[in-house]
Amino acid sequence: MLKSRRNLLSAVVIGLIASAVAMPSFAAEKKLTLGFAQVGAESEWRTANTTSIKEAAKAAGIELKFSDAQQKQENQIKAIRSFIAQKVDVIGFAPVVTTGWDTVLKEAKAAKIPVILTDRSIETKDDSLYVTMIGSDFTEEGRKAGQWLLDNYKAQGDVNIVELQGTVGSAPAIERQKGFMEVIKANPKFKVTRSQTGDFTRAKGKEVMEAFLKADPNINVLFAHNDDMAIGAIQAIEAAGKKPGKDIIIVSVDAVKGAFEAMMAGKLNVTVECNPQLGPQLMDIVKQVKAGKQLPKRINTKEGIFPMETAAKEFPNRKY
Ligand code: GZL
Repeated sequence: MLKSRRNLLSAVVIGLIASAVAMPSFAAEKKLTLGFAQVGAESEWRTANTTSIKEAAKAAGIELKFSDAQQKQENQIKAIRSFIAQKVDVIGFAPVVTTGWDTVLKEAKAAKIPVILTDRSIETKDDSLYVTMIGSDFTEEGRKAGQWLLDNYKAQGDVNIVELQGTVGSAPAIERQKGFMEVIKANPKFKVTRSQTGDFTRAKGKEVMEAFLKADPNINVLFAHNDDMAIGAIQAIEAAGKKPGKDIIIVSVDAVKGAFEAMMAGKLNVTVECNPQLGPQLMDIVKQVKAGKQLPKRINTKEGIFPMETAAKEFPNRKY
């Protein structure tokens, strides 16, 4: 009796083990794939933005296919077409300029691949071509720069301002200029006398500032659309025998580490924050899009402003 019970029990145990082993193993959930077409590597801001996206994709378990367009729209378009051919789950990109995207985004729509804009916006009549845009309010950044100048520059006579614009046709260049001009027009003494693109790079910012200084010995203020151009301009101002931050007041945007170092050296007066750390938000949105969640067309990032006096205290907190 006892023997037959033991045989029965061992038969049951073996049966259970066999069925467990034979259980169909559910395939591990398929990894989401994000194709991301980055603008380039033109500035400290962009480098920090790329780092944030790559680190966040890894942390989120999202497979990232990444391309660097060297600031050329045709390269971004090529990358987006390649992502479509590879049938990625979602396409993300930071449009180098605002126009010329409808054709390739219609191809993504036809392939049923959702598109997320990050950092910069586009001009299109068909906003079904993208799900949402995550980024800063560049017009507000321009307003903050203009307001700081009106509040802090004690004008005796006319204030002669020169402007280093970002990439021609890019949303940050268009909108920062718009916001800045909107605010300074409140005081007619503040005049932008020269304005030219430095393409968001240090090298070009230095080159254009050299030309401004040659043409006009009486510059009072520089408004630079990003810190990299401001840092290049600082080199030109010093080479011309002038003191940046004193002889020429410098107002900039991004709040990258290089700007804090220049402010601590007394060579830059203020930088308006533009947060590049969009990676975690982007990955969260990729998952929401694939889960079919409804999203607002525009998701703004929160930002501050850092004058020279706050630089030493804030610098240790900076992550980019
Ligand atoms: C702003 C971003 C701009 C930065 C520049 O969100 O698009 O491009 O201000 C960068 O530093 O090159």
